Amino acid sequence: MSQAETQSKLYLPSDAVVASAHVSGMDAYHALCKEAETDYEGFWARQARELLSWKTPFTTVLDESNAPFFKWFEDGTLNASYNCLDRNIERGLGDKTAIIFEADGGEVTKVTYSELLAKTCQYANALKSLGVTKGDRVVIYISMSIDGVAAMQACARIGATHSVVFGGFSAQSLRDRIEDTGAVAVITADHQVRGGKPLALKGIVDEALGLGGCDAVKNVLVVKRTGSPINMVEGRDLWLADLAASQPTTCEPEWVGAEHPLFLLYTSGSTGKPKGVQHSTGGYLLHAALTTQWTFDLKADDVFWCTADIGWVTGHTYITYGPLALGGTEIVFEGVPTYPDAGRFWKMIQDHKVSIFYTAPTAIRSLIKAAEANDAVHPKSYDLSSLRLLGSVGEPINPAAWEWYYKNVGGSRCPIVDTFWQTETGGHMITPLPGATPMVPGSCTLPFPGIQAAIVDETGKDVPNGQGGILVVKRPWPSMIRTIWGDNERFVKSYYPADFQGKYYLAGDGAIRDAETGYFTITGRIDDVLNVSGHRMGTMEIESALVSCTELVAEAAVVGRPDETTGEAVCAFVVLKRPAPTGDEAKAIAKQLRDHVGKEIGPIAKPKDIRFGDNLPKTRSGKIMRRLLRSIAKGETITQDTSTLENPAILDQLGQAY
Ligand code: 6R9
Repeated sequence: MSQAETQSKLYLPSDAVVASAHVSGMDAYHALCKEAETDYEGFWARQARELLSWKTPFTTVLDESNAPFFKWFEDGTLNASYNCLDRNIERGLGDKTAIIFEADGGEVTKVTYSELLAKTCQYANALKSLGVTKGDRVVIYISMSIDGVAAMQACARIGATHSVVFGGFSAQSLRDRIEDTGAVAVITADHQVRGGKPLALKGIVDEALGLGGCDAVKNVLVVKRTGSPINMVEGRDLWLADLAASQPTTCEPEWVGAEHPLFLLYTSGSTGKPKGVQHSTGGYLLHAALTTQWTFDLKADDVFWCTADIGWVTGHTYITYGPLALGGTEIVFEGVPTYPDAGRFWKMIQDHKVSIFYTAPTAIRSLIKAAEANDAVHPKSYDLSSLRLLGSVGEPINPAAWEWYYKNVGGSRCPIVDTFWQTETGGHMITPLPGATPMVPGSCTLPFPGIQAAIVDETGKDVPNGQGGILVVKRPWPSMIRTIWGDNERFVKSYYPADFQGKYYLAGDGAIRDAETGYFTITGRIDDVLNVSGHRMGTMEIESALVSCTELVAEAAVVGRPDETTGEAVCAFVVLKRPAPTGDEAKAIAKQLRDHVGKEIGPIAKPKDIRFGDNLPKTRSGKIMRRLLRSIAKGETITQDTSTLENPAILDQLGQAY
């Protein structure tokens, strides 16, 4: 289907949806965009005053004097946890359910706003009792739980900067992050439970700390999840519940400046080690709340469910901060979508009467497969009538998956918000607003009001609609990345490159706008970053992990290839320190290498395909021909000119994937 044909298929929100939405109709959307265009600072200041509670009101809005190190609302003070908890209670929501937690095995625990505040305060006091104070970093390595959310909120309460590390990362990755942040404490659990299986968390923390370089860590606080035996180091490790039990359930919030770093979150770039994306308190929280209100249209009686893990930015913004800042009720789910069967999501929507559901295309695609093979796990076998709005995030959603989601999950009545954004942007950047924007499957449609997204060429010149180019944001916005922790230079180089005279934020994605509607479609990363099941990974990180298997590997190159379920798949081309293996031997070595990558980075980075060659295809000047590798990975017949290849014979070897 051509883009024009796709775009002719507009899905309109129903009159009822439009009538009740926070942003009601396209005129309202355009009016907000206009307001932002006419008075940019005034627009954001109004939102910041209306949505957040400030201890000291700000008098300055945007400070561009040290661009690209922008500052927002700098002289205002506030506390993120006060905004998410106390003020809801002050507004009479103390007995309202804040979190409905469903464990892997199906047990349900609920906490009200008052209970969540009490827990948060006890955790905050526990941290304080260990000497953790404002500006300290705390690494949180925990699975989805009320404790995880409370631990993040507790850090925010005392002005400590949290850095959550996804529970699927290896000891090595965890160590790297602990070292880079200089964390003074780690909060973890004994185990996590996924798909019926307990997996170590504390054991991995022990291993990470044992690898060295984490000398700043004084304490490890452990949440009891399974109660199975773990090692506790005398004087360093403490059970969080024991320490918290004797603490008061109130804790005066630490009022911090709007620019105070709320959190660091590591993400992959095209070069080097993962970067610690630093977010602010005021600007970040504003966009978390505003997008939850406008994009998700969150209302008092909604049950909101974002299926992301708190180890990713989506879990930060749309579990820990956005919905709580608005006093919403949300689901926190520990398990996986396919356990005990692939109907789990649909059953949970039915059981908890979920009204807003936000998930990733990769989950949808795998559930489509399962549903088509088995009626019992098809959405039609569940009562999903509570749903009123659906969302998608993490990667482009292909039109076929969009249509299936719309029809089978949303009953053809729920708008789908296909939200484009990044760890660095803090919240939604390009997305439909459910009661306004006509939807087109596969397009994230139009910029959020106040976001100056544009498509330019290599020199920074605007490209006309209908022509692809580089996605940039022309003006700073409140929830943008402030810097890369400890590396201002890398921040400037990565996001404000000289190519655009340092003026535009470079997203790292390619995009195209439809000639008629001006709608954006994201065409994928333009750097060496892969997106596998919505998880970002640098090809260089995986290459380094492979070559760190020094007894076996001489050289490695990693590229992505399209995959029906995971969006993209990791393909590794490996030269061993011995002749290229074939058959069973190749299979065995491939397994060994996968396990090695799993240990170095985490299971999510394990290559799906491994191809062995006695060499890699290189130009005569010695450059690896990555474009050729991508073609081989896709299984395409090679049409590229290979005459400049140093060693054309290896193309045959690389034809076989293990
Ligand atoms: C929130 C999140 C960011 C990268 C981004 C882009 C891709 C995210 C998308 C999308 C197309 C969407 N991406 N949402 N592509 N349509 N709706 O995912 O953050 O993990 O930092 O990934 O994901 O390539 O640059 P993060």
